Amino acid sequence: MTPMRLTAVATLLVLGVAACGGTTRSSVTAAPQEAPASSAAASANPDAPLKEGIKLAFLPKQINNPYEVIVDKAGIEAAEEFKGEAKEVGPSDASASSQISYINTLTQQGHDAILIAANDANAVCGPLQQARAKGVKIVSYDSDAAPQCRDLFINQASSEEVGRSQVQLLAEMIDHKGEIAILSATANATNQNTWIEFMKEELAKPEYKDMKLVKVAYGDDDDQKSFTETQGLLQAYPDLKGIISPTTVGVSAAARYISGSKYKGKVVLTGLGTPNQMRQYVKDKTVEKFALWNPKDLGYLASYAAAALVSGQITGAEGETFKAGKLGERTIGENGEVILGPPFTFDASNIDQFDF
Ligand code: RAM
Repeated sequence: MTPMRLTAVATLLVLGVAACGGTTRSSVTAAPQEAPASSAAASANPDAPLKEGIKLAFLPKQINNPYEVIVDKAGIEAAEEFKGEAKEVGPSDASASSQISYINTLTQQGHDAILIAANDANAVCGPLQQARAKGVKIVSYDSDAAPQCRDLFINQASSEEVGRSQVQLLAEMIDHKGEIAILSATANATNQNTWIEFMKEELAKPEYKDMKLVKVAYGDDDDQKSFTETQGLLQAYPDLKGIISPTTVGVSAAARYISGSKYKGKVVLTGLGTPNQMRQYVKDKTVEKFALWNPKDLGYLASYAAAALVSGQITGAEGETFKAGKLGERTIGENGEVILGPPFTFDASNIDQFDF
C-alpha cells in the first residue's frame, strides 16, 4: 500500500468512526401506532454478552443496487465475528410496497432481527410492527422507516450534513450561480427526501440567491430511468448549470449520459456515488467531485447494533451505548438514531485510493 493510499484510507477510517450529531427529519412520519409492550418494558444491560447464533436478515431497498450489496455484504461478514448468521433478501425494485412480503416471510422464519433500508417510511410500518410483536428487533439502516416501527436507525451520516454539503459542493463548482436540478431516487425514499429538505434549506440562504432549483426529478434508483431522466432534464432546461444526484444509481447513470453528450464540460454533476462506479467519469472529467461514506462500515455498524439489541445490551433508547467491533463504542442519539460519521469527498486526487 502506498503512503498516499494509507493516508486516504486512514482519513476515511477516522471520518468513519468520528461521532457526530445529526437530525432526523419529520418527513419520517406515520399514523401513530402503539409500540409493542415488550419493547416499552425492556431495560438495557450494557454488560450482557453478545449472544451466539443470532439470526439476522438484511432487507435492502433493492437487491440489484451495487451500493446496497456492499453494505449488506459487510453486515453479513460482521455477523461472522460474533458467531451469528446473516443473509440478504430483497426486491428487484425500490417501489414503496416491494418489501412487505419479504418482511412477512422473514418474520415467519423466526429471525432475531430484520435490518431494513426502507423504500417507504410508512408502507413497511404495519408489517414491521407485526414482526416486533413477535419479538423480532427492527433496525433500519440507510433509509429510515417511521420511527415508531423500528428499534434503531443506523444513519450513514448526519442527514443535515449530507443535504447541506451537497449544495455547498455544487455551489463552489458553479460559482454560486445558475439553474440547478436534483435527480433523486424514488419519490418515497426517506433518505433522499430528508436530504432534499436540507438542500432546500441550504439554498434558502442569501449566498445562494443566484442559484435556482428548477426541478426535482426521480430516476427510481433504476439505472435506465435515471439515464433517461437526466436526458429529459437537460433538454427541458437548456440553461441548467448543475445537477445534484444524491443516489449512487442516479449519479452514475447521469454521469454516463453526460459523458457521451454535448453537455459534458458545460453542466456540472455531483452527488453521492461509489468510487468504483464514478472512477471513469472522474478520469474523463465529466465529474470533478462527489461524496459518500464507507458503505462497508454502515453494514458492519448495523449488524453490531442488531446484535446488541437482540442480546439486550441496548433497547434503542437515547444515550445507551454499545460496542460495534472495530468501529468502537457508539451512542444512540435522539429518535433512536446512530450516526456512522461525516460524508467524505472524492475527486481525482484521491479516488484511486478507494475500492468500493
Ligand atoms: C443509492 C440508494 C441508497 C443511498 C445511496 C447514496 O444507492 O438510494 O439508499 O444511500 O444511493
